[in-house]
Amino acid sequence: MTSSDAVSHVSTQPSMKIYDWYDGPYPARVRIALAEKGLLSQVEFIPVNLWKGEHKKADFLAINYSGTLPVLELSDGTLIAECTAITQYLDRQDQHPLLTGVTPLEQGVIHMMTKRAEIEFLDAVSVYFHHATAGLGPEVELYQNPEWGAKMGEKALRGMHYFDRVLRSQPYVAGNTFSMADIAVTGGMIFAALVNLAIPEECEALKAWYLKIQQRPSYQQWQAMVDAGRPGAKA
Ligand code: GTS
Repeated sequence: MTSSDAVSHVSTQPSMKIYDWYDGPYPARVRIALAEKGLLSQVEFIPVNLWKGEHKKADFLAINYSGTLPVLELSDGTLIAECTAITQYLDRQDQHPLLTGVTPLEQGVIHMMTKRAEIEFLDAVSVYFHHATAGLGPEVELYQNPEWGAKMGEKALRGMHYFDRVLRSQPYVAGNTFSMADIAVTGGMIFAALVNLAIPEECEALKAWYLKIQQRPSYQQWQAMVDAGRPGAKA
């Protein structure tokens, strides 16, 4: 992530608010889900500056006890944190569950693969970032364990190999259809690129899948929002 005070407002009449940071990998998951579902125009994005540690201050901890982004706020004030929970809410709310599955089998497999994407890849990259690199800087990173961070970097690479194997025999992470699980792995790829954890050369299927994902309009809309949010970018 890069530091910026820029705000990315997307719509004229938003009915939901999302607290996030414009180029954060976890926020990317919800922004991509919104784009897939054509809901971006219904959201006002409220920037919470990670680099200034705003997510660890009392005001934000009252919004999300975990002190993480993103958080969805509904018009009645209900707050939903956690990317999977937000995606599930959005997917069920518009009666068009594209991302979380329809049948019990689809829902189970998508949930499993999303969780696996988090545990084996995305969350591991995040720990690598916070512990094995300067992370968000000394003001925010009050405890760092570089050895643990390095271990998690190795875990993330193993995770890439795992998803490469999965994608050798099926087009998407949870089977034949694009889902929330693909978005979770995409979050991992975005984070890995930010912290220079390169995709291993031999992970051909993972690389081919990611090229395909990057061509989706949802990814391109996310990328455009990131570019617009960068310091110096025109609003
Ligand atoms: N399990 C949470 C979810 O799925 O929403 C994790 C959220 C998370 O870690 N978000 C990051 C965060 O708040 C945002 S970003 O790093 O992707 O931009 N990190 C700040 C911190 O201090 O951990």
